[in-house]
Amino acid sequence: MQQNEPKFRDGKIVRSEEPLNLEMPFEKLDGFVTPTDSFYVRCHFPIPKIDKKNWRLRVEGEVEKPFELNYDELLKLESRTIPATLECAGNSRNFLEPKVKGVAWGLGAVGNAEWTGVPLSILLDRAGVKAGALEVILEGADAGPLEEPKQPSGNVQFARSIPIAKARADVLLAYRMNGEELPPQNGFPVRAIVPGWYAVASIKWLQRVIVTDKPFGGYYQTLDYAYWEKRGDLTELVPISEMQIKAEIAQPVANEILQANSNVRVHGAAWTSEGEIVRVEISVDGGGNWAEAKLIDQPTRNAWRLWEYDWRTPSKPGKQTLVVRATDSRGRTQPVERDPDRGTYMINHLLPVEVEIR
Ligand SMILES: Nc1nc2c(c(=O)[nH]1)N[C@H]1C(S)=C(S)[C@@H](COP(=O)(O)O)O[C@H]1N2
Ligand SMILES: [Mo]
Repeated sequence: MQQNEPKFRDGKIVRSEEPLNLEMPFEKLDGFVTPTDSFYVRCHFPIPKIDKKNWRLRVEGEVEKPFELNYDELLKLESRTIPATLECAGNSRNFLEPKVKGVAWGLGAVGNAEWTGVPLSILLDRAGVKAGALEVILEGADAGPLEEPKQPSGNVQFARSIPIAKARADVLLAYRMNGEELPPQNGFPVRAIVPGWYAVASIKWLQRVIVTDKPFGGYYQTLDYAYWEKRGDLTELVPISEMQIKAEIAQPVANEILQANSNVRVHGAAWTSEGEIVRVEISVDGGGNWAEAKLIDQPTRNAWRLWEYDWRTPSKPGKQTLVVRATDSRGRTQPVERDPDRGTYMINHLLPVEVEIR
């Protein structure tokens, strides 16, 4: 855990100032939509200052007609509004043992917002994607030097690729978040939203869309934001993509003191990718016995689902360990143990929350 009391900014936990990394205290979860003020912030470089009058988006690469478009032109195109959950691939890193490098996120590097923007497919159709196109690279306006070993010389632009099929399916170029202009820290004026994928793919401060016929080997999907996968007796690095199914408890919080023989509302959120949350179970005895939590509202693809459980606390004082686990419509559930091949990312194994009954 933290050695010093965490600093707060606008109600969020400051994980680092430069680059700016802010976490939502997850116990503040209060509804399907995360208010923009509470939404976590993950930056790798200083936030670029962009004047929307000068902003341009270029669509280029393996296309018939590369083009450039400005903010007003983008806003005139057909738009869509979708809820989508963004989770940082390093969310919950602070629970890993032994401690690892990287931003020490607790439970709150995740949020769910309503995003309004233009389907990327509209721009790809306008450009005319050539046969043989494999991926679409999304590039942000932010760049900087890298400090890790094997760093290239000079500055690296924050960029990520997605398969052409995903780019066409449901990727949005969003200019509004919860009905208002995107704030600078969340990608003003335009960011990508890649539904169901870890948020590293949802490039902020978007400036270029590059169609390519070769796999992109950029820093943020090879040396970073990748994990080890075993292919038979081979081991290879694979870029992080789809979010793994996960449930988190918002309340009670770890080490909370609860009254014996009282009614406590245990609640939180659960999410998955390309499927629906169909079951959330709670254990109050560290994983021995499980009971079903109540799912709130209707499922929405690639957005989290809230759940709650009315717990009658025991009459005996002492420690109780709460554990939650989710299952989705594709039968996937959370692993009990941490898979070390995931490095410092994709943290969805069961996370116990200890409380004290008095
Ligand atoms: N251009 C750019 N896009 C980016 C990043 C970044 O540093 N630069 N960070 C990524 C990561 S790792 C995450 S988790 C999300 C965070 O989005 P948010 O700050 O709106 O919560 O943005 C992604 N998009
Ligand atoms: Mo992230």
